[in-house]
Amino acid sequence: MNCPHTAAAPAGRSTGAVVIDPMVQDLDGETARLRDAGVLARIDLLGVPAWTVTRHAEARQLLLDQRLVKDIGAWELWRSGVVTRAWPLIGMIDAGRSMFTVDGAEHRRLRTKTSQALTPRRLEAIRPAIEEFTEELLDQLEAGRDENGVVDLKAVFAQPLPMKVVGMLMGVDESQHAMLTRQYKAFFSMLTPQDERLVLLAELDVFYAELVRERTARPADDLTSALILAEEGGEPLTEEEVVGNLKAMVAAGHETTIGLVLNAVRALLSHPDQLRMVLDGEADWDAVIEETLRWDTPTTHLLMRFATEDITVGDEVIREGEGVVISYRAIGRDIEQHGPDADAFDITRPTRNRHMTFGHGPHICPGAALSRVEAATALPALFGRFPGLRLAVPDEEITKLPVMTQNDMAAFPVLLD
Ligand code: STR
Repeated sequence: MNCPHTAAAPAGRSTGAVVIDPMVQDLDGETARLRDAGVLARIDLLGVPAWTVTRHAEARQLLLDQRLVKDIGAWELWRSGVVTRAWPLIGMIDAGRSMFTVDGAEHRRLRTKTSQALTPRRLEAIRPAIEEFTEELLDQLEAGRDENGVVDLKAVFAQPLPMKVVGMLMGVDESQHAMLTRQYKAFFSMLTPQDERLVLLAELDVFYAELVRERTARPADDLTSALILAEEGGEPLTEEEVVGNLKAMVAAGHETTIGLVLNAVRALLSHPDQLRMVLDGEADWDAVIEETLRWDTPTTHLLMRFATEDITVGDEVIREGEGVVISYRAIGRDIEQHGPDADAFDITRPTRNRHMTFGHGPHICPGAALSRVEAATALPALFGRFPGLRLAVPDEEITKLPVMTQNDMAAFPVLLD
């Protein structure tokens, strides 16, 4: 296979690697192929070889293994110049210094303030604002119907809600939300030429650096200001570190929760018996949220960690310098963890809370509780206001965006009654 995005064909690429298709529509098929390829599978990411872990137990073990690090400098293909900034997925890894890219004591220093701001108890203070945003967007849904009564639940509801929430939290003004939504859409889309992606990442860096300088001059009541003022581990965060954390929060905070909300709605609409149970009070929304997280993970593949030593997993060896992806979607469908019917959506499943969709270990998603509050607000409010909500097109016609790492729908047209 040719290798258009890298300086040279990576040496020693194994045959039989599962090629991850940037245009994939059939995610169930991809997930099944990965599972069949093994506990640890070789994958091909746009010509770049990596490992992926496809099972719950082994992923858990690797996520606790300190020999795997996030520093791109530990990646042999990067050090040797085979992978460059011309590779379309580089922005998922080489994202600047932040809690997302650093390990160990420095990672704790970068992360503590953010995780403290996002505990379930601290989040109670912002719940009323999330409820207000939700009501506002439900009004806009009603008002946004076309002459056939159709409205896009993604564009009008699922996408703006997390952006409003993370914007409020970090202190990003409403006037910038549309710009950020547009930029991240282009960032994640594999149809965006790489030179354009690099330009938009540079533009985002300028935007975030400007915000950090504003808050440094005039601190406000937001997490960006708290990060600037924090002195975790004795050392205040540098401007680069605050910018890194801020952009990680905005990117992660808005993109993933869109998926959680839409995937839950889609699962319920295609399993009307289970929707009935929830609406009749026989099952709760938390069960819906956890089972959705397990069954249809917003993040299909998380890039990437690098081995600083050889690491044995079963009968495979990850060599020093090789990259490891965590395939959360396959992990959620692991029959060892969830039973032989792991492919079925079942909100009464006993293991529904025992998923690993937010990761595990030191890097476990610091926004997990926030996304749960958002979904636990949005879903009951949506079905409370529109109990007859249904898809305006057959489920098969819902298309996925060309995004390699997310289950991200292009649009989700619905009828409200
Ligand atoms: C996007 C580019 C950027 O500026 C900063 C980050 C760091 C956090 C990353 C984010 C990235 C991409 C989406 C991620 C997020 C953390 C969780 C989220 C990977 C690289 C997902 O799970 C999709």
